[in-house]
Amino acid sequence: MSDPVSLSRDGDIGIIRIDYPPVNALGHGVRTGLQSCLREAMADDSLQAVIVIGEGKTFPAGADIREFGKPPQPPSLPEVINEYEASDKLVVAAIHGTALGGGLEVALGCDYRVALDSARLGLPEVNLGLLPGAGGTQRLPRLVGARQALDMIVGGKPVKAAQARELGLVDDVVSGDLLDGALAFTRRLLADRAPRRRIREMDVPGDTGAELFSEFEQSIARKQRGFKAPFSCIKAVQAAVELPFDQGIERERELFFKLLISPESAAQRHVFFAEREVAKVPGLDKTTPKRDIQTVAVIGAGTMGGGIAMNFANAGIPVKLLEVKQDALDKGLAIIRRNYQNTAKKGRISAEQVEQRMALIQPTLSYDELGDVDLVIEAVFENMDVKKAVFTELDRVCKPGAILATNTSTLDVNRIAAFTGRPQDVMGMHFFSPANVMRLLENVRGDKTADDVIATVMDLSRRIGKVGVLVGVCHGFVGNRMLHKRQAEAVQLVNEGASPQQVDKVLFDLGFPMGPFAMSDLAGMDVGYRIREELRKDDPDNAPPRNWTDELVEAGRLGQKTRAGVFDYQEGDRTPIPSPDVDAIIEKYRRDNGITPRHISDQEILERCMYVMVNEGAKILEEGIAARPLDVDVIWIYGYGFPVYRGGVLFWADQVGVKTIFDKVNEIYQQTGSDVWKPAQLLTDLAEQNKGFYSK
Ligand code: 3H9
Repeated sequence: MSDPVSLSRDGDIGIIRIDYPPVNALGHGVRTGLQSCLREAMADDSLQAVIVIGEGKTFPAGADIREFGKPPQPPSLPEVINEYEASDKLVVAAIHGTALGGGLEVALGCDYRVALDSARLGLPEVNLGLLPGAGGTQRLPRLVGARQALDMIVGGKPVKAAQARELGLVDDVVSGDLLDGALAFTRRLLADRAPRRRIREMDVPGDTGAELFSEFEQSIARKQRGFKAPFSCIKAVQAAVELPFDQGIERERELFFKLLISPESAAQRHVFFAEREVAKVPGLDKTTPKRDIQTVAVIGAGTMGGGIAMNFANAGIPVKLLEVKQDALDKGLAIIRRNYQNTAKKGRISAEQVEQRMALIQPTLSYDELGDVDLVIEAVFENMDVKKAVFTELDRVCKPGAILATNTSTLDVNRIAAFTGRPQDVMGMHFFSPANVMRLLENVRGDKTADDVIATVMDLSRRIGKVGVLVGVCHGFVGNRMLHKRQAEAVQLVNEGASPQQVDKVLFDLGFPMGPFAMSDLAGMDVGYRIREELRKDDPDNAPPRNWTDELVEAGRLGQKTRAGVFDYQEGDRTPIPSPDVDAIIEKYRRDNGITPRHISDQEILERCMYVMVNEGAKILEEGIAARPLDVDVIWIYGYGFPVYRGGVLFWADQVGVKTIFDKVNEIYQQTGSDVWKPAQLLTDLAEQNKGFYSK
């Protein structure tokens, strides 16, 4: 393999090229190469200046994350950057693609920065539970001011080249050939006898008062609840304004290493790789051809269908939206327009984009207009008879090779496929509500789904900005199947004596955005009720027994939409308020069923709600419904707001200890004899071998 870093010459300018695909991460070989090439350039009297540039698609996108947790190999990135900054010839960074994390820190160790107009620059370490640990927290504020540095470091979002130019983060923006632009820029500097510009020698410009930091901390406190890194980032930037450079660097190092060994960062790094890994389906050949998806149709213009259609319009893909009645179609389109207008009001899209996207959504009342589409997604009422009617029509009108997808969240995709004469073209695409916002897409493979259909849908997921996870057919697939077990346990805990608000608080404190009961209020209590009723009709022996939540629905308490569900809600406010009416219904339920309520500890709530999910997750893996633990974890992170800093349900289980969980699951099973608590074979095996879901 060729050297990852090389030095070439263009007249009196040395060019240090980094060539380490896919993203020129600053692994050991790159750091060594950067150091030796710089030394060679400094020793070469024919060279007056040096340009650092990345080959391939990007300037370095950061430190090599795969090296974290392994013994460090010198030279460290800060050492390399210090050498660049201390060098006695002009050094210019030439940036294209994404200069991220350690990559931007290398650029900050250079005297000047030139960027291609399409480049993006940022310090996104916070997303990995880290802070910029190679001088970024000390150099960036000196260049752009503390407030802007806080925005970039704590927010973790890259800025575009034009904005970077405005901020003074880059000195020139070029289009066309980056190297030509960088050479011309460097020659101008040499001709002008431009001075060296060592950022370490600069003062932080602008507002540097202590209240800037306390205010910033307050402003993120709610959103960043449970995360450690954003708060450490603020401390590190504060050090840049309060301490001399070298002491600030020491403070940054200290804070960085604390984060590096934290469970939160380990979890966030796990999620980074897991999110990328889910796209690689085990057993599906990477070279599987994909079907061409140019146009799409969505059946049903309700909340779900409308949200699904927006995803395609957002990605520039024309989408036909079908409803059976004109007024339902009009209503659906009006909601979509309102959603886009709200986004425009927040400044995220322009008024022109609203119109462009609306123009991509073509309303229709007739199945006969779907003959030319490449993919149809059905998002109608969760009822098998309705699904049958839709898929029979689709089979009649769609062209051969069109992919027919269902957005069902619980129904059997194989049964739905059997309504058509082309089950190989049918699969599930289970969007999560709100479908235009939530990033998860559970792609459900039926028994007969063709490989190229799977490959196409997985690829399309990414095209529309979703994280697609492939799962198999079972009731509720992966996410809802685990959720239903947790929900049933939450109800059971209330039956036994807990209050809904106690249960919710325990899960909120674990890091969920809301507890199980606030969540069912948000989703609408009638959704679960309908599913249970359907089960009671279809499979009465296995259907859940009636409980107090059924009584709430029958009393008209459907959740937030009726401002009364498990909790009460005030007009225009989503804060759940405990309800005396609900307490009375629960008490009556306990009385009617001869239950004497007992004190239930928070620990018991945590164990029962979470362990039941871990056990179900293990069963899901055992049955091959999910291929790997990381598929389950990604589903929980992106579909249900499981805290990223805990890495997913099964990653969390490993932190708790699978043996500990198994012992409790088994204990409850022995006590209750309940099937849900029967330990999964996989859980039993892992516990016996003292392993975790992720242990090799
Ligand atoms: C840091 O810099 C710490 C320093 O401050 C201090 C040090 C002392 N390392 O996302 P993609 C892999 S922390 C290793 O699919 P895209 C990725 O796993 C770092 N590998 O492509 C994937 O591998 P595979 C701060 C990395 O075009 C492949 O590259 N930097 C790294 O959609 C392609 O990735 C960041 O947090 C890495 N740093 O997006 C930036 N980055 O093919 C993290 C990527 O085997 N990276 N890989 O699945 C990104 O945000 C995106 O990857 C990027 C490209 C925008 C660059």
